[in-house]
Amino acid sequence: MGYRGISDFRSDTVTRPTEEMRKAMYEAEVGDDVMRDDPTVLRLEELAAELMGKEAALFVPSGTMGNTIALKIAVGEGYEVLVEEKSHIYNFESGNVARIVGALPRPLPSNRGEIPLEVLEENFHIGERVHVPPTRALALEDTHNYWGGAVLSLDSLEKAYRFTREKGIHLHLDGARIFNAAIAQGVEAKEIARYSDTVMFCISKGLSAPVGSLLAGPKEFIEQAISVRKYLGGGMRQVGILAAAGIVALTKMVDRLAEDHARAKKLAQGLSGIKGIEINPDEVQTNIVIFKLTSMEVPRFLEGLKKEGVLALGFGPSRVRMVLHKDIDDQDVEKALRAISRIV
Ligand code: TLP
Repeated sequence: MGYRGISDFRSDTVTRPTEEMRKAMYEAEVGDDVMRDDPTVLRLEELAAELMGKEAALFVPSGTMGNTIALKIAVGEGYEVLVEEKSHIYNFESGNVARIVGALPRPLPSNRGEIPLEVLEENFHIGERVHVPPTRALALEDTHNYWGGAVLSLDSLEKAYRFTREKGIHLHLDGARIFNAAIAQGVEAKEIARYSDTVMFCISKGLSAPVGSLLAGPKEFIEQAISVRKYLGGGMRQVGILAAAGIVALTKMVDRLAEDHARAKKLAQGLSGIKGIEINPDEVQTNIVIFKLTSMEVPRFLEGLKKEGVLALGFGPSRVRMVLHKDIDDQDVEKALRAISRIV
């Protein structure tokens, strides 16, 4: 039950490393990764590339850095990238596209993360460079954080990918939680990643490693990414210590994500029966549960919850997010539902 008595639903990033990870970290064989001779990092990168069905992969400190590097190379200064309007890249990465890539992110509406083809067509620009930055890439997010862990259908991904082939532009997938999407759809992650040129995924979320993400793509792209990572300050040295936990994450922690999805559903069903809360449990597909408070303010709700030993995250003026993960069990879910009923 929880960690030290606290049921922490704020994010799956809060997961503590497993015993097996700590042991692997202790025993990790290391080198200097900036000189590219840390054997454990190289092993993790090879595994990541294989799981994504890509030629190569690069270990980066965070998902944000992985996305930033990808767009720095694929888009670049003075160009445009099409993004979903509620995407993490557009909303929660401190303005990275503007500040670091030097590009214009064009936010587009979607159906829970899936951008209709006609919207993509309408917003694609080429030529007339004096006034309009030409479109160089499309970025999608799967699962979609803001849309409550929504899974993009393979059909919509394929359509978007085909669109980018026709236009000759790059498709980057923010697959921070791609393994949740894969488990929910009963496919391998590479069946999703195949509809992208580059894909970023995190090992520090539901997979429970302490730190890190991977950027996977064509070999030449990843070679450029090594240099961009370095100038962003992301060159790490004996980082095999962290990569060792990542290898455990990718080999041992993927299948158990199904448990988090089942608990998320249970939580959502419980919440839907509480007056003052608006949620459609049918929309909960993975490990993220987002609901609307209709009778009280978010800060007061979170404060009340905290007093009961339950942590959640405000996600906008009336929305609250609760994320299921390895360190949350059935008792935590029951405890949270009891606490929420009392508070609301
Ligand atoms: N998301 C975090 C917060 O930033 C909101 C969370 O708790 O969910 N893409 C997606 C879809 C993400 O959800 C996140 C992290 C990232 C990228 C960035 O990863 P990090 O935090 O490693 O930079």
